[in-house]
Amino acid sequence: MLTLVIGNKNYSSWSLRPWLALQMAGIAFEELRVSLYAEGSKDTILRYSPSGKVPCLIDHARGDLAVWDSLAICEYVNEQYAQGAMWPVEPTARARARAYCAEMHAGFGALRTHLSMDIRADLSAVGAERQRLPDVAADIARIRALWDSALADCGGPFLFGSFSIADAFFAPVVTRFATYGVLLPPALAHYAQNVTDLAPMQAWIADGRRETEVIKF
Ligand SMILES: N[C@@H](CCC(=O)N[C@@H](CS)C(=O)NCC(=O)O)C(=O)O
Repeated sequence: MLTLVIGNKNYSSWSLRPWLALQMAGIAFEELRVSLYAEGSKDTILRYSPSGKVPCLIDHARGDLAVWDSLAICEYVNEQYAQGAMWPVEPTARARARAYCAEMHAGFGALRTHLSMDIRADLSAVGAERQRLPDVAADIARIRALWDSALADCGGPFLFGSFSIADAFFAPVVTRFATYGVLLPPALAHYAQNVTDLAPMQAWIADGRRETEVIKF
């Protein structure tokens, strides 16, 4: 039995990644949602997650082993519960998919700062201005190049053909582009739609829209 500790679905981009990856792999888990940056929320998170951050996976079958960090969770679950099926089968594609995730995990600071995830909002007016900031424009251009190259190589419908951890890592970017009105060429818009249309993604978006907490970043 697994428990995934997550933050607000409207805001927590890091939580969305493993949540979607687990859902798409058909792995059963319980979800424990903590409202972030609220009174007592840090103490609650620290009961599960030694880093004080979400997401954190608890594996009850392994003595309540805590695996924190979105990438570590995806790797652990892929190895222990999905027989490796959450990465592309072909070694070259698998190496590239890992590089995509690592780049997403460690980079794109301007995108995180200026286009933070806010699923239920329509921030296209402010988004039009922020997209012109040089660092944000560079991050968007890099993401477009990454998507373009992967999709051109495999033909879609996801970055490396079938859905993989790489798509889970870019799912929060898909919602950010919608929130901030980032326009995409047809092939990339089609990819973004494929991610948005996934049943678990629709469920996450619907839950995010129902949340009422407001976090000011
Ligand atoms: N590198 C970590 C980042 C986790 C992270 O920054 N989580 C944020 C939420 S999206 C958090 O827990 N913030 C709450 C806090 O710091 O109190 C990961 O990939 O899981």
